[in-house]
Amino acid sequence: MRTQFTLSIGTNLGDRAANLRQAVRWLAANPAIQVERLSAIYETEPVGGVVQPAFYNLALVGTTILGASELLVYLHLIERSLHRRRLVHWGPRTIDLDILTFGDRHYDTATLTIPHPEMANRRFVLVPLATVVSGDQQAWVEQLLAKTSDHNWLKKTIESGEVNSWIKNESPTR
Ligand code: PH2
Ligand code: MG
Ligand code: MG
Repeated sequence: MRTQFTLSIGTNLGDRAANLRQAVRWLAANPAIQVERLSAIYETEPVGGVVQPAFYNLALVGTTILGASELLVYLHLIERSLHRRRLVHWGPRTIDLDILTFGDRHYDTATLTIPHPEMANRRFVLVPLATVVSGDQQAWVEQLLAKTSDHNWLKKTIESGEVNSWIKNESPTR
């Protein structure tokens, strides 16, 4: 069974566009994962009180035959491959891949909280996400956006056409 999932990916160290591209390509390279849609890249104000460089963020829609915790293991592998070190909570990182939604399921375990508990407070998650989801999910994200108290700045920096070209003809055939 294939499950649709959404991710938020962020980076604020090194070549931010290259970090996002590498993470997306590693996702697409996994035969158990299909990358369906990528948002534009937004440059975003750091949220959470730590003084640090601005982020690049994007949202992704995919499908997978993996379970949520198996998907998380693969996301952590990508994070380690991009030399992510967990030093400061909510601090700077070369890459951060967060599962926002996984089907319509709810998880609340030590390692996995889905839907992502902070997404309602983060325009850098909601604004890109609203552009890649559809139907009931889009209505839900629009509602979160209308209600959020977050007013940190973000600006579209790389168009979605260019971002999606990173994975054209690269994902394994279905
Ligand atoms: N991630 C955080 C903390 N703060 N701010 C922005 N703008 N973008 C992020 O991806 C981000 C953040 C922790 O994961
Ligand atoms: Mg995060
Ligand atoms: Mg994370």
